[in-house]
Amino acid sequence: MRKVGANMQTKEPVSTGAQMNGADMLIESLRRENVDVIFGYPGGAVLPIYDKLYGSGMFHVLARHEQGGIHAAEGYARISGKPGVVIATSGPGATNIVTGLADAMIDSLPLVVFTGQVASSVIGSDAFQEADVLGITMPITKHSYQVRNISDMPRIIKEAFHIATTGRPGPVLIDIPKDMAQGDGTFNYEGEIDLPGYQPTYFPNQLQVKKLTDAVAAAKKPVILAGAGVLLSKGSEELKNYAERQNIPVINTLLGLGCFPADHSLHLGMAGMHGTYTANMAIYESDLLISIGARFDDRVTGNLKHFAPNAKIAHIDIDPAEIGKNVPTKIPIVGDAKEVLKQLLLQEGEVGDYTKWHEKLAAWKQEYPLWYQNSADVLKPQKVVELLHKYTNGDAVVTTDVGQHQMWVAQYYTFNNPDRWVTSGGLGTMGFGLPSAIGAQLANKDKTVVAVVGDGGFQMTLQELGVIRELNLPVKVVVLNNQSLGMVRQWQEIFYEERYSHSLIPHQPNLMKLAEAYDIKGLQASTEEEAHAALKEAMETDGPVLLNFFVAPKENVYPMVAPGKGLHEMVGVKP
Ligand SMILES: Cc1ncc(C[n+]2csc(CCOP(=O)(O)OP(=O)(O)O)c2C)c(N)n1
Repeated sequence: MRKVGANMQTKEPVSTGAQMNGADMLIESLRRENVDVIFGYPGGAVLPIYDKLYGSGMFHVLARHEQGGIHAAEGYARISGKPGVVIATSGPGATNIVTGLADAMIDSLPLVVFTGQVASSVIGSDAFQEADVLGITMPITKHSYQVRNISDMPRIIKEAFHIATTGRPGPVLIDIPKDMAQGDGTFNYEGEIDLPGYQPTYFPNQLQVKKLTDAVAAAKKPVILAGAGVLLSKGSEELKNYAERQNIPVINTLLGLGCFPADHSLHLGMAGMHGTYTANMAIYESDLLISIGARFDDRVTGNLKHFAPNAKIAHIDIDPAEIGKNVPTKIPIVGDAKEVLKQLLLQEGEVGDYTKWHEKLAAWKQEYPLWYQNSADVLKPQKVVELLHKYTNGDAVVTTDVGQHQMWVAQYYTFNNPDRWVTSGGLGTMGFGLPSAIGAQLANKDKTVVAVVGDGGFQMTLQELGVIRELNLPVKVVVLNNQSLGMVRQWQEIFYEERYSHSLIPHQPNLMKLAEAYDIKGLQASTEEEAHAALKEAMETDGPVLLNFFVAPKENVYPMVAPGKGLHEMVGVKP
C-alpha cells in the first residue's frame, strides 16, 4: 500500500506576508492543516491547482468519479477523525459531489471541499462548465465560501477547517474561480479565527446536568440511546463508565454502533425500523430516555405518536437545533457528548433501583433475540455476516452500502469497538460502501477493511476498484448478491402485493470477470461451506479481493417496524 501523508512537509515553510500564487496558497494552507491525503478529480477550472499539486509531494488519490472521491473522503473522515479533503472541477465535477455533500451533512462528517469555478469575469454568463455551486449546495453544507480576493484564500481555508471540525462536524465548501487560483496575493495564515456568530457549546450547563442526575436517581426504567455523536466526540469510554456506574442499559442508533460494546450485558442492540425487540420495547416502556449524540431520526423513532410514550426525555447534543426538533424534551443539555458524560461522572451519581427493569429486559433478550432460519439449500446473508465476523475476529472496519445487506451487517456483525463502522445513515446513499472503504483503509492502514455491498449499490460506484488496484489497498469487497434491489423488493413484497416493479436484476455482470478486468482476486460462494473457504482465503490474502456471495434472493430483514407504526408494533419477531 502506498504511504499516506508522505507529503507533506517537504517544502520550506512560507513566511507570512509573502506574495504568492493562489493555487500555491491553497497547497501551503493544506500543509499547515496537516492534510495527508486529498481525494480529487481534475478539470479545466482546477487545472491551475492541479499544476501546483504536480511535484508538491502532496498525496492525491485520483478517484474514478467525483462521487467516489467524496465518499472516500467521508470514510477517511469517519475513521481518522480528521477532515476529508476533496477537489472537484467546476460544473459537472461539482455537481457530481452533491450527493456526498448531502450525505456528510446529515451524518455530521467533517469535509473541506474545493470546487473550481469559471473565471470571476464570466460568472453568471453561462460560461462553459459553469454551475451555481454555492446555490446548489447551500442547504447541504455546514458553510460555504467563494473566493473573491486572492489574499482571502488562506483565511477562508483556515476558517473552513475550523468550521468543518468543530461543534457538530460537517462539510464546508470553497468555490474557487479560476483567476483566484491563477493570480497572486499576500499569504497570511497566522491571523486569529474571528467568527463571533459561530461559537459551539462544548461544556454543558451544570443545572441541567444536575437535573439529569436527579432524574436518573428517581427513574425506574431508564435507557440510554447512544448515537454517532458519542463516536464523533470520542466519548465511548466515558459512556461505558457512566452506563456501568449507573447500571443503565444502552441502545444504539444505526450510526452509533460500536460506541458501546455490543456484547456488553447492558447492551440491548440497535433501535428503530430493523432494531431488536428488546431495544424497541425498552424505549417504548422506559420512564427516562437519555439520548446522547443522536437526533431522533424517523427510522429510529417510528411513529412519533407512539415514541417512548411514558418517558421523560433527556437530550444531549452539541447542536442546539436538534433539541426539541422531533421529540419534546424535558431535560435539554447542549454540549459535546464526551464533555457532558465527564460532567455526569463528576456528579455523586445515586443509582436507582432498576432491578425489576433489568429482569424484564433480560427476559426479552432471552425470549426474542435476533433470529433467522438457516438453510442447507441456500446461503443465508445473515450467515455470511456471521462468518465475516468470525474470519475478521469481529475487529474489521466494515463499510456498507444501503439496503438489506446494510441492516444485516448492523444486526449480525456485533460491533464491540468504536470506529469500526462506516455507513450512510441519514441519506441512505447507495454507492457509498466501496469508495468509503478506500478512505477508511487510507485512514487506518493496519486494520482489515471490508466493504459489504449489495449487487445494486455495487454497480453504482464499482469503478473505484481502479483506485483499490492502483494503490494496492487490501480492501475486501463482499457482495451479498441477491440478484435484486433487495430492500425495494422486500417493500414491494410486503406493501405492494408482490408487484416487483423494476427491482429484480436477473442480468448481472460476471463479477469474477470484473475482478479479473481490474486485476483483483475474485472468489465466489453459493453454499455455507464455500463461504467459509472463500472468507478464509480472502482474509489470508494480502491484497484486495472481490467476493461474490450468491445469497437467498427472497430473504427479508426482520424484525421490522412498518412505516407509520410505533416501535412496539414490530413484525417478524422470533415466534
Ligand atoms: C442512490 C440511491 N438510489 C436509490 C435508493 C433506494 N434504495 C434503497 S435500498 C435499495 C436497494 C438496494 O439494493 P442492493 O444494493 O442490491 O442491496 P440489497 O438491498 O439487495 O442488500 C434502493 C434502490 C437509494 N437508497 N440510494
